[in-house]
Amino acid sequence: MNKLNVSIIGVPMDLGQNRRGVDMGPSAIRYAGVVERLKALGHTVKDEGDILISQTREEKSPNTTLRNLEQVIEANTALANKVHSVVTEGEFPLVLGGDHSIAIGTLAGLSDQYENLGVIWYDAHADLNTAETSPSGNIHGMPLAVSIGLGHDDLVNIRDFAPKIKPENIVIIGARSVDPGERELIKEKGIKVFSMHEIDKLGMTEVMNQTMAYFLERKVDGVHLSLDLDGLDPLYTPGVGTPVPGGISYRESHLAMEMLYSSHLITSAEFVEVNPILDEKNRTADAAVALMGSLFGESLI
Ligand code: HAR
Ligand code: MN
Ligand code: MN
Ligand code: MN
Repeated sequence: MNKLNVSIIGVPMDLGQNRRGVDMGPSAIRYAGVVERLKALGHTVKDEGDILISQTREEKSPNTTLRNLEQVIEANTALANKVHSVVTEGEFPLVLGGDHSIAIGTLAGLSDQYENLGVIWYDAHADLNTAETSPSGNIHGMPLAVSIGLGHDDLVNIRDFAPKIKPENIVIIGARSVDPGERELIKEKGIKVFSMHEIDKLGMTEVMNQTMAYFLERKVDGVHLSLDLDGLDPLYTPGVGTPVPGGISYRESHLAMEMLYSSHLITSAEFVEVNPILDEKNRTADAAVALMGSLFGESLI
């Protein structure tokens, strides 16, 4: 088993959506024992602390429908720079959210280190909205679109290059709440999606096998796992801002993480949308840490 130097980066961000509490996600995940869990597997773990997030929030940003645009740009720029310095030192970035808008910064910090980065988007949502298609103005519904170069210029151009990833290097797993504009983009850009329908029909083993075969075919030189806890069924992860019934089960999710571990494909990860205020006894953060255990090499026997 290969041992990693894991660098944990907390992002106490709640400005990409309008429910309070998701800024406490990194604390809840730390409290659930992430550092100890990964150390017990033999990895070297360094907690880099939190990215500084603006405490100013606004209902409407000036000249845009995007909520808290300036603050989201600022936070993601800082996160991108941090992730960049962690990867250039050969460490494995493990980013703790925070709402999913932080994937903009994570991918911005990662992507110039890779020629052909793959991304797994484990989520009930596609997060492919732009200002034009968004039903909410919430930037946490936009990070994948931004990362393929679509959206507000200042978001798209963080670290002064765009796009960050290729649409054909994305695999979405668990989708069941996709907006009309997102569906169009999925078709137009040829983004690979295993919706709940495919997971039901094929089973998680086949979904993961096809995902890994797809990345090998695409000759990726790294794969980032962006795991939104609302990808799981709210039965298992109730502490999320936008729960959608009919999701991925607890064991299916562990199986997916275990298979990713065995594949040795994953080079960075983020776990997002943990909201302790909406949670029951920290179950969602506990689930996040348990899934990290599987992703980093825990085995059942
Ligand atoms: N698609 C909706 C929007 O853009 C809802 C996004 C839900 N948020 C997330 N992202 N948790 O995965 O507003
Ligand atoms: Mn999401
Ligand atoms: Mn590149
Ligand atoms: Mn989601």
